[in-house]
Amino acid sequence: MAKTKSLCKIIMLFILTQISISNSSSLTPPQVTVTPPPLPILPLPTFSQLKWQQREVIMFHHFGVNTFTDREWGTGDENPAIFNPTSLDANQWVETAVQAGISLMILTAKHHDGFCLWPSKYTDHSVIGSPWRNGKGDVVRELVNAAKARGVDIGLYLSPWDRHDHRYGRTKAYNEYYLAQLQELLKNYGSVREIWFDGAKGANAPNMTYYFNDWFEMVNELQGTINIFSDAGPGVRWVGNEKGFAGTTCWSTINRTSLSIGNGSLINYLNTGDSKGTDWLPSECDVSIRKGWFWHKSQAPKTLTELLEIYYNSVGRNCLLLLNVPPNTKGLISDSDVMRLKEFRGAIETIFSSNLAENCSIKVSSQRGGGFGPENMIDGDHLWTYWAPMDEYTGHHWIKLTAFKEKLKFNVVRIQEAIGLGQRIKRHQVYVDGVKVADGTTVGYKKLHRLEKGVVEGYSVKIKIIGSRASPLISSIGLHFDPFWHPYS
Ligand code: FUL
Repeated sequence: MAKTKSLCKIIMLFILTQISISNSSSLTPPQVTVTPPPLPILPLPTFSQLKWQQREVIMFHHFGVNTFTDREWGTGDENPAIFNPTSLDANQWVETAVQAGISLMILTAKHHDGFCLWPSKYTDHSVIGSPWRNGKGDVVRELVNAAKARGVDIGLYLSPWDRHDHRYGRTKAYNEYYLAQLQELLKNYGSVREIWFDGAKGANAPNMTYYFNDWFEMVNELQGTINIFSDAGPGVRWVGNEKGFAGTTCWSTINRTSLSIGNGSLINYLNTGDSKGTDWLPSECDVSIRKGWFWHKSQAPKTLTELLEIYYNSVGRNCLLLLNVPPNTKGLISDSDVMRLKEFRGAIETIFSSNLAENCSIKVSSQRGGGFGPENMIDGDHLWTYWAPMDEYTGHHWIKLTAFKEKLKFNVVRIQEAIGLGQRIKRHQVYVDGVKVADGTTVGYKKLHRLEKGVVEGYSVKIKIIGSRASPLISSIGLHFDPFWHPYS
């Protein structure tokens, strides 16, 4: 009897469960509670451009026969035997880069003198003719191996202008030669993240035409995550000067159809970009740590103050800083440069490792649904979490930071846009306790205001966005103290 009872119980339970399952499956689907991200505003960066942008500071290495002749531009007549670094150690270059927080190193595989730092099959004007490693050396290979061991990426510079090769000036023959070398470099050395096409071109062969389109297509065929640098991109554009300074207004957007390589009249356009540009083509600011690009005994590295000025005017203006650090005749980066780079990295860490915005409450003019609140601006993610205002909001957008306790004391304001959804802000201002301390135009990936007034103190900071191509999306903000900034000295 007891057995029959418990069997009945089991059957009842089964029926009830079935009823509840069928009931729940007839319910309407669960409510969607997460607001989707806003639509992007075109153009957008590619995957490789985004990766490039986040590197902030990268390194250039000019090295070759000029290192041994004390010249900046070789004539092309140099004897390869003069290239003889006494103790070349690419690990020391890479270690220097790592200590300086650098994740990409670009080497001049061939400069204008035509001397190749790798044993190219297509010329004898290379390391093959050098006593270094008995003619069996390969600087590109040594750097690639050293960098790989430390997780650093590689870029290569292959000068189009060649003052040595006899084919230069005969367009078809030289383009074949150049393309052959490009293939050697991009097929045999693993992943290459940036290729540098220098616009410099001497007057020795006025009719020489470079087949840029063939070169670019070949590059993209051989490397999947590479950025092509030139005056006109297509991956990264030149900033228009060799001082390391971007325009105070600097759009990553520009019209590529208005650009051409080696055209000096475009310098201002390259420097500022174009708010109406239909192409995403951010700027790279190339500058040398010393006066020259190549190492010269008589030259010393720039001061920390000069390097910081460059940093604020490049990284702080939505660009990448490509800092040249030339190896010397020993094949090493000089101690004075190593020291200066350490100081430079140390200074950047000192300035930006603490953020007073984290000691504040943050209010905003409006907020687009859940997931887009002001807390996203201090969460450490500089790209994919951001504050977004309501689409319908028509007034000026603002962010107000109020100190929890003590007065805020700072001299740098950092603002970053969520550029994965396009560059938007055209004009913005910063106020401390109601007094304007900074007035700016574009923001982009990173805008740094080093305050002209020096250190300011106050309880509230308001960032007003007074012009933008679409609702501004702010991924990060910072209030920092830069002990190296003395505007009145
Ligand atoms: C210029 C070249 O002429 C310089 O020698 C250097 O390589 C610099 C980065 O680009 O156009």
